[in-house]
Amino acid sequence: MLKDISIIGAPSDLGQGRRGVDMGPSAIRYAGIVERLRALDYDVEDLGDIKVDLAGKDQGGDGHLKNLKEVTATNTRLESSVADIISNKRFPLVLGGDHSIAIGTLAGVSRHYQNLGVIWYDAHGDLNTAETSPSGNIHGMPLAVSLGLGHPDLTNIGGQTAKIKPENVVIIGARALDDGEKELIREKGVRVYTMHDIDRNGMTSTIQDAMAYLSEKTDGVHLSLDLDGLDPQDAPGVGTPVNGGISYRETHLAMEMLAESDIITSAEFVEVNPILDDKNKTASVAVALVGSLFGEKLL
Ligand code: 4U7
Ligand code: MN
Ligand code: MN
Ligand code: MN
Repeated sequence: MLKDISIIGAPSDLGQGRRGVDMGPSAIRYAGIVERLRALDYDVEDLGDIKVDLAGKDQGGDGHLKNLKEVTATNTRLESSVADIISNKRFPLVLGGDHSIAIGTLAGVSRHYQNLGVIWYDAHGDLNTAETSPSGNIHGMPLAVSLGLGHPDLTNIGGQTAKIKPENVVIIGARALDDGEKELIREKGVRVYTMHDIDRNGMTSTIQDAMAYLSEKTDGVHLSLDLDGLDPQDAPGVGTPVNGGISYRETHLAMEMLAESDIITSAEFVEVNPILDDKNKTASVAVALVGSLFGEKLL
């Protein structure tokens, strides 16, 4: 793993309907992310937050894309910041913000990789398009957009090609997939480790399997960790909680195993909503997970 880390905040709440997730980057900073990484001897720079547009008038809920213009502008800025960080030979660590920011992160990261792998750690698939979305919320669409599916304003950010290939994606923790997402998963052959799989096989074998699957064909692996992948008991400060999730301990184990194998080349931690949180618990969880991902050991 690169010894030099650049943190960038993307305080977006435009991709969903609940206020407060725009404060996620501050909450994660308050929980001590910079200090935690410096204690592990990394060279850490905090680039602050990218500019996020204010929510627009276009809040239409009839299946269309809420705040499309603003989400597009925000992700266009994030794309170039993330691409620059990698050009400078540093590890991009993006703090959300709602998950729509993964559109910009993946567009920026994918400039530097021919065969980028993605670990999508989430209760949801985030594989909706305007046609399949029950909500019109763009935070339910970023994985589809990165595969080249969805509104051209979004899929064209950072270039008109798909940013990732379906066979290079694994979803871990899925337990709330919409019908259209299930269809897409089958059609495209996206590998999904559902909660059922994790219950049955355990996290150790799940992560081993995911890493073996990705490492043979990818030249870099991005971790997109939505805190709602965890169980709401461990991570209550999220906008779309789903019961029956991955535990804090299992997630630590996953991060530790990823650190040991040294396969992660960029990462983002998203959907922390301090207004819905319990004394900054979810932000603290995010920071502890970042520590493990970057090699922190218990002994
Ligand atoms: B998140 C949902 F319908 N699928 O599209 C949708 F259930 O980034 C939820 O994973 C999306 O938190 C959740 O609105 C997006 C819904
Ligand atoms: Mn989610
Ligand atoms: Mn998500
Ligand atoms: Mn969510």
